[in-house]
Amino acid sequence: MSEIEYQTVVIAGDSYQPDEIVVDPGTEIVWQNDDEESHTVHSDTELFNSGEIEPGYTWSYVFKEKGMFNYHCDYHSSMAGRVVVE
Ligand SMILES: [Cu+2]
Repeated sequence: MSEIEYQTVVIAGDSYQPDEIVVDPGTEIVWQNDDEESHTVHSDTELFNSGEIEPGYTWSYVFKEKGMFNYHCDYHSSMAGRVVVE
């Protein structure tokens, strides 16, 4: 039996915190929007796309495969993050 591991990335101040996170395969990452405006978590390769995450809401994705996954916010061009699965 294996448990799903969770990691949280907080969205605040127009940034992903942390902006790079290293996890084991099978980890579920929860993005928590603590900001006062909406954001998205959109894979640069279209692997995943949260759509709009409103303030106070979360969105999550399970990373099953190893690799480096860059993502960005569709609303703020300065916002970028990366998930490294190894
Ligand atoms: Cu944003």
